[in-house]
Amino acid sequence: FFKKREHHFQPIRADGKIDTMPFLLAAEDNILPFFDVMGSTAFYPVKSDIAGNITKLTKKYELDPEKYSTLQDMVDCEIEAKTITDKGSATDALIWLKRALQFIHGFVQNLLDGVNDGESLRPCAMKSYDANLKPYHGWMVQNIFSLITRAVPNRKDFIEGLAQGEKEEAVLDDLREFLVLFGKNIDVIVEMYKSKDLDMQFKV
Ligand code: 0SG
Repeated sequence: FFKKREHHFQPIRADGKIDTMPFLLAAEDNILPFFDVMGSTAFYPVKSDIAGNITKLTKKYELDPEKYSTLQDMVDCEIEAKTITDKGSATDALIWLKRALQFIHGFVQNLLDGVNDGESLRPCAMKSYDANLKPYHGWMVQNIFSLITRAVPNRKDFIEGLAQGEKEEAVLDDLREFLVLFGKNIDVIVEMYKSKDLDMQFKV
């Protein structure tokens, strides 16, 4: 599945930064189709939330590709302009995108670690949800998520959706390989938000 994508998460630059456009293209090309493999319309709202983050960041980048060439530059410009807490800031869009990516990374890691309950992948989703999204959700969104996770496909269907004709072992290898650079990109963004003290704690 991931090997066949056109865009991939890139190694971190030598200066520790992440190039904006390759990152956004990789998110669009690897993460959004992932929700189609999940195989239920229940995931449309989350897919469109993530697509919205990507669109917002892309539009911001296009305003000045040179100035916003890395994710760090984009956030630093908003810190300087004191606009990080504005509605519609790139810093805010990237916070939510980061959390969504952390959720997906955790979900796949849990699958590889065998956190599933037999065929049910729901424990993989719930465990990652508790770690990565729940702290930022009020009770209403928490309840919506609990409902959404009931639509998580069973293990066999999920693997088959990703396989496109390949054997299970090849799919698991593909997932393992995907998690490496995907995880490194997430780690750098998480670290950036930590070091700049930007990880706002409010709930939606
Ligand atoms: C009366 C009937 C009511 C029915 C209501 C049904 C509505 C369904 C809603 C489904 C909810 C889907 C989950 C979405 C949750 C989002 O609220 C949060 C916060 O979203 C952010 O809010 C946006 O992402 C931001 O977008 S931005 O690009 O413009 O910056 C921004 O709008 C922000 C505003 O916040 S505010 O200023 O209002 O405080 N999003 C998430 O939690 C991310 C969800 C990622 C999901 C990962 C995959 C989950 C898959 C689960 C199953 C395995």
